[in-house]
Amino acid sequence: MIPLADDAITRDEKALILAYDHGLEHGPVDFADVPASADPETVFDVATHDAVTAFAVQKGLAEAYYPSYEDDVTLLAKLNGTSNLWMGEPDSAVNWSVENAADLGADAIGFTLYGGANNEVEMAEEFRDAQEAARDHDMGVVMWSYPRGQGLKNDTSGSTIAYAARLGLELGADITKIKYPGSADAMKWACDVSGKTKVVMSGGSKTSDREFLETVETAMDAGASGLAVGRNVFQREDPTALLDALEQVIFQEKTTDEALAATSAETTSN
Ligand code: FBP
Repeated sequence: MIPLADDAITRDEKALILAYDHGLEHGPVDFADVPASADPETVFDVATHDAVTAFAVQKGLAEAYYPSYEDDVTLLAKLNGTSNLWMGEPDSAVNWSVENAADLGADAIGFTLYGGANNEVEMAEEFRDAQEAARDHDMGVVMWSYPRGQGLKNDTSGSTIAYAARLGLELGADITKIKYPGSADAMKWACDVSGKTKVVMSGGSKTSDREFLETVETAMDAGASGLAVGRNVFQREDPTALLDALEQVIFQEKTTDEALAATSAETTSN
């Protein structure tokens, strides 16, 4: 690990990564409820919010839109990804080289590793190449550590998520993105075994403002360094209100009640 390699994508050692690779990973169905979210400019605009420390997109969106936003958005280049049309074993194509991402102005790379998948070995070797190239360019490294595959009955059990977090440390990530394992104790376990590698919670499917903020608050109290979130932000009619509240919980260490009281986020559902 190179100290401070994630400086550009953190603030006060914390991160709020806005992820917008869903058009590839899940397809346009993720934009159905808020049709404006299919327009990358809409979500690039959201990514200019002060709370967002980095914006994770695939190469196509970065090439087409990032030049107009480079003064206001910190680019996290999501190098690999696979469509939901793929019916094979969990795997992720490397769609973007570190060199090209650096040329486009990215400050960090993002890379998915499916630990436990039949393709884990190849994915780990691809991660090695990307991680070492990122070091050459002083770019931060974020691992989307998502164990899955035939042998995994429960991919969000406490032991699996702690293992996912540890893989990030072992393989040289600055930040590891993990799914929420369902309890404060399990989240703490994952954070405790991550050493100097920061842990951020993955957002998951959309929930109410209060439920989402409470989960983020629990994760932060358990030792997480922030959040990497997609649907819970861009699937809202007013993403700014939730980002205002997330800023309070993540960076100002406020409670959910305090954050809801201080912002226009909803107290019930959205
Ligand atoms: P969400 O906050 O919407 O869950 O996004 C996080 C993320 O990791 C995205 O970057 C990615 O597109 C998606 O989840 C993949 O989720 P899954 O592999 O579980 O379908």
